[in-house]
Amino acid sequence: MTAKLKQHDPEIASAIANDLKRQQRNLLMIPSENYASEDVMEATGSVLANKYSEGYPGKRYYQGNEFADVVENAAIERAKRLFGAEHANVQPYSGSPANAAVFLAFLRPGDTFMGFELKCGGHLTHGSPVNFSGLIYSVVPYGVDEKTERLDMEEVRRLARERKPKLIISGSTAYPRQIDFKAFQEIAEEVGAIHLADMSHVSGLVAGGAHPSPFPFTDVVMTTTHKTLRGPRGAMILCKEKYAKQIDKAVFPGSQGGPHDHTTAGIAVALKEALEPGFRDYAHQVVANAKALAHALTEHGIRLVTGGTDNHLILIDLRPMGIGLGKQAAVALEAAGVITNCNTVPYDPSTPFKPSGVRIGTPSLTTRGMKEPEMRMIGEWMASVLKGMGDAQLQAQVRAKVEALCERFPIYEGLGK
Ligand code: DSN
Repeated sequence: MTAKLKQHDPEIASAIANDLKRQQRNLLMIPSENYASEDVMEATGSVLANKYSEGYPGKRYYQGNEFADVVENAAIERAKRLFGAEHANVQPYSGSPANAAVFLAFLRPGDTFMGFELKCGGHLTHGSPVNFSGLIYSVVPYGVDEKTERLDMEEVRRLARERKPKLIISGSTAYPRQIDFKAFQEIAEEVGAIHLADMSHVSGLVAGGAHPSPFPFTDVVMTTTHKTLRGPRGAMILCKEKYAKQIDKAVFPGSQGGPHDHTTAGIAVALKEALEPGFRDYAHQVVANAKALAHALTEHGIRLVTGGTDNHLILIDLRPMGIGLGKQAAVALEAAGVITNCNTVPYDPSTPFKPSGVRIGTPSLTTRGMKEPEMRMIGEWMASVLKGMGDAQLQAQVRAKVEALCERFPIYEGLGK
């Protein structure tokens, strides 16, 4: 942060400085968050924020887009190379607008689509009744098997054959297991539907070879850019060439105006980082860390949905301790320096406002350089806080250990000086 902001707007400068300290001194364990590199943040905070670039490279409505074109073309080429995609649109403002654009491209109001139920791990835009997806379109939700807590692809196939959706969405926000993108594509092809893979949570793992890829077979793939992919807040739609025009038209002018060129620059930088060999190590370490953390939590008596994880995410089931304890648990963990979010568990007997689970993940801890030994410690600390939820003294003791650990794995050392 510059001295100028501190001088000209101390209120905002101090909130930013305080959040920097919060990010440095706590264990950030919300699985959809990460630490973007300082290069990514520099590009995102650049003068490109001042530009309007409606249209696409080489076909803009306003003048002065010579350098915006360089940035957007680089982001497109890097995205295609990283994932082996035929076409990339890097303009969506974030995941929800990107999914809205895909709906616009392929559906008309009232058309039927299938999506993963929110309460079983899907996203709001996969058909929640309070979201545009559930309000404008006719949704056929699929969930997880109550016993195994895993997706049942035979059930997805049965529903698809019976309801003949025009679009099937795969992907999740709170599912700790791999998604079988290939099986979803096969089902979509069988019933004549478009398959949209929302790989937002796992795109960094896909890029690093730590999760099966939805490419090259999937019709359309959407990803946010700020989760495991470690870029700025934004999104991309990648698709087969035959859908390129439809997708581009649905993003601009269909659902958006000018792209955020500063974000596109940050995305381009993040994609370059993800193309470097070290990113593969990062992605595999994220999964190894999640597995080690899941093991430690289980060993200390904490129940996990599906019994563990094979991606970056773990869903803690607090029902054995009491129904609806998620928020209370997340608050207790925050007091101990561990930042998580409360979440429903599949077939939660409580409400989304008072859910019975806590969702955690390892992308940010792994960016700090933490490995399995640290995960074992963190698992033990978290289990003790969860078992003694109202114990403020215990929370303070764990917080001291968390702060000492954070000091051993510094982040953003050059910032805020
Ligand atoms: N809010 C995101 C998450 O936390 O998973 C999804 O958009």
